Amino acid sequence: MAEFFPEIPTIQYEGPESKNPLAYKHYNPDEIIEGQSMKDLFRFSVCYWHTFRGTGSDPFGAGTLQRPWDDGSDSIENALKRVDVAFEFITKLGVPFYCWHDRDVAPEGSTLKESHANFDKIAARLKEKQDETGAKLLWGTANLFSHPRYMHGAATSCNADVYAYAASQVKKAIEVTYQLGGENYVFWGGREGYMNLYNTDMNRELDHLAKFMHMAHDHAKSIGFDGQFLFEPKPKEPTKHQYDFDAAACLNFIGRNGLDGIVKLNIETNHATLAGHSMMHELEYARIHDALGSIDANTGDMLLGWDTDQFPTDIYLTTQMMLVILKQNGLGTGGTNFDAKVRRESFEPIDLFHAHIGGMDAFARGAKVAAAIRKDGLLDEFVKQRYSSFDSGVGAKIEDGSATFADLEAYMLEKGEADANTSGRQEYLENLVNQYL
Ligand code: 3MF
Ligand code: MG
Ligand code: MG
Repeated sequence: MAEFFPEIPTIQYEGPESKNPLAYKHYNPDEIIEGQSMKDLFRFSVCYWHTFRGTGSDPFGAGTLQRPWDDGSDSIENALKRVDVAFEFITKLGVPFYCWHDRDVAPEGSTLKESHANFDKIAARLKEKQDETGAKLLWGTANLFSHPRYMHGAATSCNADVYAYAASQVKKAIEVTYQLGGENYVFWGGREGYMNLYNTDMNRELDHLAKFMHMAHDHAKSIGFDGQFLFEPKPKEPTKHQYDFDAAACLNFIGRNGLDGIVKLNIETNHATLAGHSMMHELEYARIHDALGSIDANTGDMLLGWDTDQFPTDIYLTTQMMLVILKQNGLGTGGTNFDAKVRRESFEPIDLFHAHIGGMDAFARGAKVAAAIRKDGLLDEFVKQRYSSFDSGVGAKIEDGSATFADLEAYMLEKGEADANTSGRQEYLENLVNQYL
């Protein structure tokens, strides 16, 4: 089999002292963190769209990325070759999973029927390569945002035919995800929202979206697919306002439309920050609602106001993320998908390896730091102490639901004034975290 990355060896763990740029310094797949191997804790995934379909083009300039294997056509032959390239890349990185949009892997045809046929041809090759290499599908999804037909939305389009087309595309993508053993299915609603409210019936659009999700779930059940459905929150871009604005908006929609237990969340760092949150906030908010299903691991640029989809290299970020993820012992059927792209100027194929190696090592370091913090327990002990007034007396009555306003007023009239507050010690806690980095 032709090699597409002949100059790249299989990337191995060489330890923190290694100076080899094509080696892991911290990601040691067999190293145990809180009882599970790094491989099982992270369940790293390569995304097809940025990694094998990215061209480096941006709104102001043409593509720059050197991809010698890609003839730039939409032919099936080119798509089949990309599959071989993808699995060589995934195998050399030693990453267990990958993710795709339907239209990343197979070209859209002139009719829906032709698109389905193209998808089937490529899916057969993906299955072959999965069986040959052992790499698995973390999740599939449908691209309901690129084609002009989706300009007014897909499941929230004002055009019923477009809604029906989107349903057909998601039906097929769920079927192929199931066929390939995918463990989850993602819905990112890049066009599900509005550009302005003068032309929008928000109530009907949200109602249509809820019906779409129930139809999707019903179909998944009917074919035997029990993969986890995941909403991927994002506040904006390309749509001015995206209905899946953030974790809270998603969970509100899920709860109000009978989707509890059916849909969890795929949280992306750059989407969290675009929504005005930290990633730690979105992860914790999802976790406390038992809705943290998977993550799109990337980072934005705090000085830029759009989704830059950069690879995560900030150890503070990965430590904060792992402090939350370790609280729920990992991501279950989900994983750590690098929804991230090399910069337009990092145009050589080898840059794809540097980017993923850096992201994987950053998560490994963050997990080791977070595990050390959790092991010493000083952070947890501080928080426990801070809320200790709710462990007994009036606080316990508030938490067990037996207190009433009248009780609380009688208690405070008797007592006269609240007990003094204790310091929040933010600076001490930030210093504490720094001791572990
Ligand atoms: C957009 C995204 C999307 C989603 C993808 C899967 C193109 O900002 O993050 O990537 O991750 O559609 O849901
Ligand atoms: Mg994403
Ligand atoms: Mg994104």
